[in-house]
Amino acid sequence: MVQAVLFEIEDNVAVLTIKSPPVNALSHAVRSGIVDGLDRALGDDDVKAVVLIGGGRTFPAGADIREFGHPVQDPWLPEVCNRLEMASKPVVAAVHGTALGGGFEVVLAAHYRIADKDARFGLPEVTLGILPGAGGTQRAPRLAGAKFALDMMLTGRPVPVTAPGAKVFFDAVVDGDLRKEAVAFAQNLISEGKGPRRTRDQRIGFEDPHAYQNEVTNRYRMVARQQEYAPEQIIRCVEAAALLPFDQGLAFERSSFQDCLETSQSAALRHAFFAERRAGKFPELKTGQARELNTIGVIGAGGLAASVAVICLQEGWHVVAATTTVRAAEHAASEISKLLGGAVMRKHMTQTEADEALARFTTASDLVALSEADMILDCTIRPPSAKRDVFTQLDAIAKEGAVLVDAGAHSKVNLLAQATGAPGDVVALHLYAPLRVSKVAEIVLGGNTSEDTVATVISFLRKLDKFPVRAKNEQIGPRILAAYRLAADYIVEAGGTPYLVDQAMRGFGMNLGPYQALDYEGFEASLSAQGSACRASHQPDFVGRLQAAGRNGARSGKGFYLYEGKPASVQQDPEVIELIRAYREENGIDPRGFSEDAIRYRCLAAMANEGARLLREGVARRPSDIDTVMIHAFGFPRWQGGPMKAADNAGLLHMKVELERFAREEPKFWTPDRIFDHLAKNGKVFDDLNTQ
Ligand code: 3H9
Repeated sequence: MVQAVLFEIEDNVAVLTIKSPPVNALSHAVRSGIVDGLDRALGDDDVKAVVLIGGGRTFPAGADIREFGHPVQDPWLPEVCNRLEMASKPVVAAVHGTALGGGFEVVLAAHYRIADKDARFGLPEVTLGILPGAGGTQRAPRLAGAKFALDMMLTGRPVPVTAPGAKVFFDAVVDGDLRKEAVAFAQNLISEGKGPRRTRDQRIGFEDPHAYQNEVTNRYRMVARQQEYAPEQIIRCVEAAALLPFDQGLAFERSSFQDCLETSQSAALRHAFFAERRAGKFPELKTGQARELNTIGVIGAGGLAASVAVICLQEGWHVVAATTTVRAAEHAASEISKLLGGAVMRKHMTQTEADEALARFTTASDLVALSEADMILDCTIRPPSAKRDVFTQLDAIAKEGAVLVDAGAHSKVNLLAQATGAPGDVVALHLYAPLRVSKVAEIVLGGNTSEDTVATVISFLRKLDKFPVRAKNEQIGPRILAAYRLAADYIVEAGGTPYLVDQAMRGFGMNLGPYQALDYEGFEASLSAQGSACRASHQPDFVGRLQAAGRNGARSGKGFYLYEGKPASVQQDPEVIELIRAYREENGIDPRGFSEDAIRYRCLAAMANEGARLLREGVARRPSDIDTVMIHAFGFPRWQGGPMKAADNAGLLHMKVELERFAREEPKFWTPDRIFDHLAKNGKVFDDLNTQ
């Protein structure tokens, strides 16, 4: 069996190298290996100091998240940290890669710390709905003060070791062979007769708990995500670090950690973490080979085309932006240079990088200019027949092996593939706005899309730092969104108000309610997409009434809300309630009331039911892929795990029964997909379908 921790002795220094790829997570084997190595070093009179270092690409990136929810196997990480800290010989942690979570807690427990200049460290537990549970909440403030420690713990963001304020954690930041430097550092300690220096013995960086409470706690109570449990517990643990002796602080942290771990929020956030990584495991990657990408072609003169061109330029590719008229080409060029200028202003790139990007960029008023592109993204939205014509033209122009991508959405990828002589090279891509920020992209495969094409698009997205999600023939996100909105419309039609629906869904954790979102998108664009995406025999059309009354969304000054003044104040509008009331009256609808809980349940059930249909139709491969899309593309609360995870939590049998009840109102839309029945009868949940 391969040892998880290698023990070697180099001139009176024991070197413990953690070898547990890919990220050296602190699994049971690693924890045992550290403790065994430490005991061996402490029991050997020839060993005078210990170095702890990560093998491969990184120092441990945290506790092994896969072990959470299972019985703890000793030694538990807090104990490992305590053993390191209490060691009678000096322990040096040597950090490279990303020392995160429990990994950084091990670093904090070591007596001395050195780091490679490119290393980063952090306490990202909050992103998993937990808190640093191996002494991090007690040791980090002792070294860096409460503010810096809280910044790390509440944002979860990794910090470069060279960042301002980071040097309090490290005795040295080195450029070169880290192991050699660490051993030399340890030998220096030996020759200078320096012994252990324990973090527990340091005073916390603030003296007055009241000043701390006012200045720090309140500030973070403001910014901590209001509906999440862990941030508040982190604040309490740091308060404990200020007020209690170290061991009592540790005990307080231990029980708070356990509380957090047992919440459904933490289970959902851990689900979201693995869902994102699982989504990228496409079957096509087993044999598919990514083709080399040097030049990217972009078709279109609109906002999407310009944004795609800019992110590709920022990644270092050559970009040819092609349109079909000289005017459009000029417009595209000016939009792209404006966006690059904006990126410089916002410090996303330097002026030199922007100049270099422009030097890699050409525009053309003829698609022929795309003949050298390795991948061509058509970012235009046009009727299917016109799209097909474009792909037929591209087939004649593009070089052999070029990947042809419909990034303008709404077209069936198979129809486009049939319009070319190389259907294997054709694929669709759904990129979500805002392009620079959104982390997810759907790769929509046709029946003939080749494995190499898929591998090429995945490598393209990875370079853009996006999670690829696999969809077949159709996109996932727009279908779920349409179901959500239709459920909301049925509620409003039956008697709820758009304001109550928005409030209920914000209470569920959505950034915006569905009607606020509709206002910001503008009615015309959203409604054309929604109409084509959802199956139902009856679509409420009160939005049409609003449009007829001159309301078209936020940009027109009024939609469901009124947007008045500068900056616009957003207000509810009695005229909207009246328009909807009149609509109900004309349609003979007797209004009834909905509680916020009932609204949330219907909206969630509609999304999960549409998700079930997507799974059965083979559009989505796994429930967790749907969750990843909804979290990243539509602001579904991450701590609810996505609609499929949230449906599991709500109970599938109950949801099936409720869907059947709703189906009496609108059978085509609400009838539960048979997957509900199948799962409920077999005592299973959607999560059981999340195969690798
Ligand atoms: C913690 O430490 C609690 C303690 O305070 C208290 C305990 C008592 N565990 O992301 P990647 C897997 S909580 C298990 O694709 P990258 C990941 O699933 C933890 N597995 O690579 C993937 O597996 P697969 C606090 C883990 O280079 C593979 O490693 N730490 C863990 O893009 C590669 O991952 C964190 O929250 C883990 N901790 O990014 C850090 N981490 O190949 C979580 C990764 O089967 N990790 N895996 O799909 C990360 O942020 C990123 O993985 C990292 C590398 C930045 C390290």
